[in-house]
Amino acid sequence: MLEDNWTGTSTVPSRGLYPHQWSWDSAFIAIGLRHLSPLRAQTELETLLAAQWDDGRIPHIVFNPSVPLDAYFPSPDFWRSSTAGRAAGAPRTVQTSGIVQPPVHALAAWLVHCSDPGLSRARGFLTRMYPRLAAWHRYLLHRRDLGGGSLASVVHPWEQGMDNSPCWDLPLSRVTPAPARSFRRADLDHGSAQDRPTDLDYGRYVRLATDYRDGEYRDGLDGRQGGGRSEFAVEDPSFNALLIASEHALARIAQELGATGTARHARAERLTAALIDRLWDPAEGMFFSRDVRGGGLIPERSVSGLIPLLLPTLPRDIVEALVRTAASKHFGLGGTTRLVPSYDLLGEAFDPHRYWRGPAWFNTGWLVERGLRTHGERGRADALRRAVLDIADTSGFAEYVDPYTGEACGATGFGWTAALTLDLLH
Ligand code: 9WN
Repeated sequence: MLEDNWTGTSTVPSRGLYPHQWSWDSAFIAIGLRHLSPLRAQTELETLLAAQWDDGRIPHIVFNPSVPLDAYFPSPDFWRSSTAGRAAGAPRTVQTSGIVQPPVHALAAWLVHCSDPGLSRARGFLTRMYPRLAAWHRYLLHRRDLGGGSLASVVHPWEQGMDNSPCWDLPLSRVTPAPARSFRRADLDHGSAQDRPTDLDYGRYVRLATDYRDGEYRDGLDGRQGGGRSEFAVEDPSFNALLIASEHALARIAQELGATGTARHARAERLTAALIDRLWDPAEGMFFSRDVRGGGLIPERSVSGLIPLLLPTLPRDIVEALVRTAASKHFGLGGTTRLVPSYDLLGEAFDPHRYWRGPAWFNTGWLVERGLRTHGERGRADALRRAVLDIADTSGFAEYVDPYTGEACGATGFGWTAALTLDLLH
């Protein structure tokens, strides 16, 4: 599958539905590819980072110029990166989107390096990646600290990666949707309408992206710098936990390159404290997203709120509470579900087939498995690993599955499903 999805310089998530390069997909794909070809894994990340903007952002899509414009929406003529993104330093030679995705990249670069340190050193892989990854983290921690509490905010549901999660229903309800006739969804040519976000969701996605583009992708705080005040701004646990895990990885990269890495580890610790301070709810035993514009935590249980389990220095009481919540009736780990659902089984909006409103995804399964193993929960981690391997196989390496039955939903032959399966086999 990874061979089939390889374009020569990167890997598409899916030939039909997603025919370009996606940011966090590429990071997960590189983590799997390193077992097949460390060189290809390095190339995957190098191609993505070559499209980085001067302000440090890594765009969520790098467009393949040989793919027809109508194959995916929104296409390059919507984002207009080389004109609307000029002030923010978008590249001139390649077309990209203007929003971002979760920062899994430094973690991926470190794991790719570890798979073949000799090749990595000979090619100067980390030497070339380090300044780009450092600029990426700087962008998120400075330009995107919209809540003023040291965490990064996302300004579009596509940035967090779990597009139609019920967590966004409240903040999105304040956004006036773009009229349905003003755009054409290409996703419905490939996926079932029942499994995908609704037209109303899409209207709001388009409105937010249009406004960001028309403000030239500025991230000014409260619009003081002219434009850039997104109606949607959310601090999300998974996005920030991945940033912290990547900051620890960046510290290891710095050490490999001869520095101490101490300052970066210390920064990761401060961010972990901020994550707990701003997003942890001790009464519910999980992390929640914070609605920066509306104020307050969003009371929806998402798998995103379990992913901080990944962090090695999370206090023991929080680890224990997260494990209990994962095994509770809300997520059914080791009980009613085969794989961790993306959303609360008991939540009003739960739907076992609709995208991020209930189905289980393999990247989140991989992250929870890694978190359980990090904290010595070996039995649960082994069981989850076996379930991921089994269901990836029986579902045809599906994009996502019904969390109870493992039935395939969305695309099959999906990039990160194949890559992360490979990683769990090693
Ligand atoms: C929008 C590529 C991406 C994933 C996201 C997933 C989906 C895109 C879409 O596909 O989002 O970015 O068109 O639905 O939600 O996590 O990176 O696989």
